[in-house]
Amino acid sequence: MQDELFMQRALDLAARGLGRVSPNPMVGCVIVHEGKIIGEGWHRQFGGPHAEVNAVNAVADKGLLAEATFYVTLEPCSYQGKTPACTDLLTKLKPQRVVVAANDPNPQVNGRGLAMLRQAGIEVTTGVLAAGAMALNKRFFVAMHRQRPYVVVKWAQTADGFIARKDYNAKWISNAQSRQLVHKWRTEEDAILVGFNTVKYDNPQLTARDWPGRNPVRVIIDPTLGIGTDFNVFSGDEKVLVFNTVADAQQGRVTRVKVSRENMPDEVLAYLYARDIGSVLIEGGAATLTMFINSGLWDEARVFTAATTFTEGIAAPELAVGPAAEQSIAGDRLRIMYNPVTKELWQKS
Ligand code: AOF
Ligand code: ZN
Repeated sequence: MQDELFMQRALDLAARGLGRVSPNPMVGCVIVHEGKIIGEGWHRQFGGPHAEVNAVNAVADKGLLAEATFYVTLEPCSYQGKTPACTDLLTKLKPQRVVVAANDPNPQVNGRGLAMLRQAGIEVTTGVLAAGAMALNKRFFVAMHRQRPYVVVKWAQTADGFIARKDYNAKWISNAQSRQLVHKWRTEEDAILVGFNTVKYDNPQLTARDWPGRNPVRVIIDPTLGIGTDFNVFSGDEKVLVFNTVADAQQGRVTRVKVSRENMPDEVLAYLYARDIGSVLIEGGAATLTMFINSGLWDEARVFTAATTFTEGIAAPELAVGPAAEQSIAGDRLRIMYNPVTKELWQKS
């Protein structure tokens, strides 16, 4: 019971890293001495100190650490990455016990962290709130196992199943609150991706201007490099990647990347993953969403359904998966679906 209580606190701390630490996992740490929290910390930014280090630094009386229990939401890392191995810190401090929620699927850790602690004579308890810890880091778990970013597909459709009118006009399907929620989501993923028709007909900026937080990297699929650069996505400070089948080129913030037509979604995701992009929000249009969905390259779908009807137009993508959650956003119905294949990677069995 006590273990769950402190681990929940560590998970709450970990979640503060959302939108700041990717492609690293969100990790929290609580240090407890005689039933009292004497220090806590979380991984605050990519490349920065790990949760354990921040928690130890927050302890005023370091003399208590040898008698303390550490609650960590992820198995402590056992190798030197951008920062030193947390197992080195822990084996030096030699606390009474280390309680861990989930194992670290990173092949450079993957059980080795736990083994090193036990070898050093530290009592280790695992699996406390494991399901919550894995769900919190669904992006990290999928990315580590699949070697590609976590893919969230998002769209708004009419009650009769259209994503846009026949002329590609997709304006005003979802309401203002749903659209603001999408801006919040943009601050939570590393990249945002759309196809060239969406750039052409919606002319979006693809920024998170209606929510505090960072802007994602903007990614466009434009196979023939047909759209030119006179659209809103090419303004602003954020980087723009244009995947195409014509040429590689670099021009200021805009990088054109050549990929093959046959394996486009795979190659796009591989390129992004190699550049530390841990998650992508795909916002349309229908052809782009369908291309990723049909390749099985999606992990989560967030679908708004408005009361409006169009009678005819461009059909919304179809997913043969029931919703895991459903809610109303000021009258729009929002459903969240998970890919059953990749859900296995972050859902505790
Ligand atoms: C922990 N505590 O707070 C985090 C961990 O490059 P680095 O040094 O930041 O290491 C990144 C890896 O460390 C990451 O891929 C994951 O395996 C682990 N993350 N581990 O013990 C933490 N953020
Ligand atoms: Zn670490």
